Amino acid sequence: AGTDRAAEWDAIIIGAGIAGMFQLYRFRELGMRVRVFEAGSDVGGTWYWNRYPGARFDSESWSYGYSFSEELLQEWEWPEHFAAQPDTLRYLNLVADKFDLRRDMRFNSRVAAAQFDDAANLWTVTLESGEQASAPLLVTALGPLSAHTLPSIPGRDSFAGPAFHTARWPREGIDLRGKRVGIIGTGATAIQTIQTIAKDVGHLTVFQRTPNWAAPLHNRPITPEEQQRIKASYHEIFARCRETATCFIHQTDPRSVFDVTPEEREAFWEKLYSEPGFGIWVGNFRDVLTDPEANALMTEWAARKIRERVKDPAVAERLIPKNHGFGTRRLPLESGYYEVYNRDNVRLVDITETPIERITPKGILTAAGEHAFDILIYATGFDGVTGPYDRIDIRGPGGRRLRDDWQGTPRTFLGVLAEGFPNMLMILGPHTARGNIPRNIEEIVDWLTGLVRHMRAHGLTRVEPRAEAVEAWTAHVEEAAAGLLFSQVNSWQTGVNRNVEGRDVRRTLGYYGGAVEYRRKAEAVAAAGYREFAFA
Ligand code: NA7
Repeated sequence: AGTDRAAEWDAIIIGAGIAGMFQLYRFRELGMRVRVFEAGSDVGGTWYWNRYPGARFDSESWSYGYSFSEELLQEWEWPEHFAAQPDTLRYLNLVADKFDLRRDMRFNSRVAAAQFDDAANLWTVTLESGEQASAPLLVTALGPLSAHTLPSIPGRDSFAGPAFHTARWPREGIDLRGKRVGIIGTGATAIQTIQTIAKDVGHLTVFQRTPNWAAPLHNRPITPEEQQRIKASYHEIFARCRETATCFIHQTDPRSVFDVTPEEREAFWEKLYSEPGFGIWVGNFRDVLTDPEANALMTEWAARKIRERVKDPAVAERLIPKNHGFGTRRLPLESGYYEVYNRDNVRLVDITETPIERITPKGILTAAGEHAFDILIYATGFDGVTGPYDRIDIRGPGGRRLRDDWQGTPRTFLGVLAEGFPNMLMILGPHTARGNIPRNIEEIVDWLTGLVRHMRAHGLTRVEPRAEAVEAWTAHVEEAAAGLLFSQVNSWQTGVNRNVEGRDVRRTLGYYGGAVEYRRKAEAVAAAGYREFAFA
């Protein structure tokens, strides 16, 4: 990369995860010269970084992979219905090899800043190393969950033993056998970690601030016969994903909880609880996630399940969320999570009862005394969706900073472009539909590629959404989120992370009108000639 401001590339993509890889592939088809910068030492994004024990899909594997290449679909074989991280990373490596993606990628290259030069119509990207590169188009394929956050607890750096965030699990692994391990957090990541390591460690102490609802994953290997059937039916699988609000295979049940008898609804919930995947979350009665009374019934039923599975009634009560209803946060799926608390070597510490005072060289000091550990694990989550954008100094014309613009709430059009930031194309930025992520990614990449194709065909070099379009989309996004119980609960999805300064206020970070509606609106914009944008 040089420092002169001539366009060295047609586009720069930040991130070599699922989104960046596919955008590179599509841009190449247009004959574009592309440079991808990736902070990690190889491809994979989320699946590169999250190597903690037990990391795996909650999406059906066969609904998760790329759909763009029939050859790839027929070549690859998912070993399990819900693949483990090493298999997913192996899959993404196959994709990188097969399409020779790495030749346009630079690894170990974390982007620190991106600045738009108005006169030259160029984005200049500055790496942490100081190196720079320029292109008229900038694609942010940053991932919604790439800005991991450590807990803001006094003394955090004083612990004498190994301590790490789950998204920074040591590459070479770490031997937990016989060790005294402490883990902070009880989100989806913690649940996968805890249920996996409990049998290996000497002793495990789980520090829980907020319990989460969780339901069984029911993972199992894919048999050879199933493999054949899956390969023969990809067309139908992806078609089904296009019909649902979340792009998962699970479709919301059109019935209300109150349309059926108590016996019928419990039988339905038993069935969902015994089936694999997210059905119990996004394939439930239509009012479970919107009507407080419907939700309360589901919540009561789910609490009973926890009481049945955890032997010590006091521990069971601590594991039952009291301040949010079933499914109003991202539902972790589990495999024997609750039974972990029936083990002698596992202890649950509720830090709302005995708060953590500080981290010490030996371990964790709570109001009830000190817990000594050999290893500390922070399963403390991410500064979701906007966090990765906040961590790059992104400046539009006139030095306008994206971080300042989005301090309150992000403002975008379709979640793909922001006003005041021309030629910055976002994949899974705030305010796009999200669910089964690769499905959302493929659609957005294809839509953005269509926009770029349109620009190239008409000799246009600059695109920015019109202020009215941004205003209307932002209002629509807020409207779509307003009726959901989910919007009234703190989580990364509502933009709350108490470890990040200023992120204690709920924001709407996704488009919750559903993927079908999102697609309809995005396709209509393209079909009508992109009138919501100003071009030059
Ligand atoms: P989550 O779901 O954000 O979970 C983070 C957990 O860490 C959660 O239980 C937090 O409690 C807890 N936490 C965070 N900071 C602290 C401090 N300072 N003290 C105690 N406990 C803390 O992240 P995950 O990585 O589990 O999952 C992220 C997504 O990845 C998930 O939704 C899936 O899509 C995959 P809190 O609830 O804030 O009280």
